[in-house]
Amino acid sequence: MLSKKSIKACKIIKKIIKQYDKIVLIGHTRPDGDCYGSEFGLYHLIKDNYPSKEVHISGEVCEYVSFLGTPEIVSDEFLKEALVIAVDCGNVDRLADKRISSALYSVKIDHHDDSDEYADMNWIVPAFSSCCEMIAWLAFVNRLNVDKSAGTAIYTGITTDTGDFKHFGVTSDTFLICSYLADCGVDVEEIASYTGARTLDTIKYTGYIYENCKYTKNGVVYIKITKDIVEKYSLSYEKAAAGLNSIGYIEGYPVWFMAIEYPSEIRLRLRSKYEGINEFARNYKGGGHSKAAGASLDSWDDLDRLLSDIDNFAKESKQKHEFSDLKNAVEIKEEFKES
Ligand SMILES: [Mn+2]
Repeated sequence: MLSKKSIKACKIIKKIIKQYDKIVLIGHTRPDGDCYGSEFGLYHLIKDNYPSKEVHISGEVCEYVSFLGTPEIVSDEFLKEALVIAVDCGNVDRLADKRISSALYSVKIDHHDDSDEYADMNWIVPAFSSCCEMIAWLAFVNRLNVDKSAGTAIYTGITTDTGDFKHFGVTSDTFLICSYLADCGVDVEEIASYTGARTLDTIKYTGYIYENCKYTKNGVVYIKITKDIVEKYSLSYEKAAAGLNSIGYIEGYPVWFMAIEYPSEIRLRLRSKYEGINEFARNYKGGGHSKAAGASLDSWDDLDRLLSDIDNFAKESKQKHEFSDLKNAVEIKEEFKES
């Protein structure tokens, strides 16, 4: 069940929300389903439970979950008189709107591992599957009414951030709160039809990834996506990045990553099956969750250095994993002896 600390945080956040008539919700740059779900989930929760409040979402557009809504541009005047709630964003640098410090008061709700306390009140719990799960508990603990719009946004965030309940961080609490959302009229099938929709171009792009991904000696599989590939398959950057999932969990390859060429840098999306990879990501101007992190390179010239580093990481990670398997086997044997 939810910790006492989290229950207390939920109650405090509700009190804070009640105190402000103007509220601005901010997520991170290059928003994903969880970021959007948290923003729009919170938006509908506040509008439904406190209709007199004026709420705006400031940030970038996320195409594949745009069925949830579109952020706006918020004026300086409004922001200065508002409460800002930042969601799903670990550091100020990553905030889609950096004006958080000019707000009257700020709250942060987040589940990233290397999360800074940049707001006046911070509710940060890395153990949560998604920021949307936190928003759902915020509603549940405070007995807020969850209408279909709020439930849809929140459920979308939980399913996209957990890869349909398959990733680290999914607990019995996650299923419990989703059962609650289902009772609020969430149409699971409709949401899946949006989040699972693929274009012919993305299918062809997946084919390109399978044909062109490379494998290192010690268990890393990776794909390099240059600007011309993004253009060739008419992809948005977020769709290009989603292609990483197709090279996940290949037997014998516990580490996988994608390097995508953005206009000003090469962005890396790193995944690891056994060992946390966020420490590693920090060496390349990155961070994130334990087993799903991001980083960046200044140019393709740095790729070779990264490859040799990450191959070493995979080697060590495999050895540690095999060692713990071996240790378990020995312990099980000992147990048999004793009984
Ligand atoms: Mn998230």
